[in-house]
Amino acid sequence: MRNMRMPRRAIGVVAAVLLAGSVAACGNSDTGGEGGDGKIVLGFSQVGAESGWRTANTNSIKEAAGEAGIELKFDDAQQKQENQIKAIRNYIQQKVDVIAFSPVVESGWDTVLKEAKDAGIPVILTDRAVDSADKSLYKTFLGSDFVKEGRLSGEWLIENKKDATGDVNIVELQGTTGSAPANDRKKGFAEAIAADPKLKVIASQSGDFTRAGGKQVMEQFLKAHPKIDVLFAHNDDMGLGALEAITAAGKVPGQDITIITIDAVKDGMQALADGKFNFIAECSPLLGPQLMDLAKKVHAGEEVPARIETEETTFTQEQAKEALPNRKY
Ligand code: GYE
Repeated sequence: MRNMRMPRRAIGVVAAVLLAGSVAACGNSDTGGEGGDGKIVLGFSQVGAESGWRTANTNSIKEAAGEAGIELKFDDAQQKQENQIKAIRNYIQQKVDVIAFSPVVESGWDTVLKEAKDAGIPVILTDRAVDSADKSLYKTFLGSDFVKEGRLSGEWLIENKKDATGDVNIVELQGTTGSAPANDRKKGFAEAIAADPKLKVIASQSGDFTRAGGKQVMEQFLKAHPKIDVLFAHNDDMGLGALEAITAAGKVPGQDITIITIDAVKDGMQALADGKFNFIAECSPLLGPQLMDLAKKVHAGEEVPARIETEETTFTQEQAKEALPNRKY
């Protein structure tokens, strides 16, 4: 009787939880996972809460864990590698079933990954990659192709400036120093714009993927360089922070300075639809459901692909106007 009054979605969720619970029950006995009710225990170390992208990513992971019936242990590392290493060591000590993390920077993970491997706990990389030569230290890497995002941004710029005469001066706001998206987006963009010698990056500095960082570095750029034609920001948030600096300097964003960003979170899409940004290469933060699916598979000892790439698109101002009403994050 009670079931009949439940909304359909709720029944689905209950069924999924029960199913996941029973799968986990078989696995837990041999791995020592501590989900008292037989659930798979996933320890997740998040980078931080630096951007709108990150907030959407965290929400996606928490929501998907609930829906998949996975017990999630979540830690926010506040953009510090040492905090992530500490969190991973805690998860190893707690004998979680699976560890997943989004590495703040690319280097310096081998030791802790080896510790997880020795403890028999599978590791999944989400969102950002590590540069470890030993690929057996993790099961898979789920996330975007950041080089491609940079390249698509550069290719759009070439087309947009094809009739410009004289040098086109570009300033670049890089993401967190040493992070995969900062390294790769810079690389992809540089490779693409190399095809047109009038496109010149005159300044490039990290704004740490935050609005405050974007604003502060853009202020410095504007002071140091009287002629800035283009801003390439490695994420929406830094672009949004830069808007304040540009307006304060008496320039019109989107007109005096062409602005390209990456992510396509709601605030970025709004700026694009309003004509303040000119182009966004999308990077999807909605990795939760795929991550839970992978956690179940690696826990069950199933083979998974070594690399799973997120599907993405790009947006012009017109496309942003169309997409904005349905943008969830
Ligand atoms: O683009 C940025 C965030 O790693 C893809 O991190 C992610 C990046 C994203 O802070 O907004």
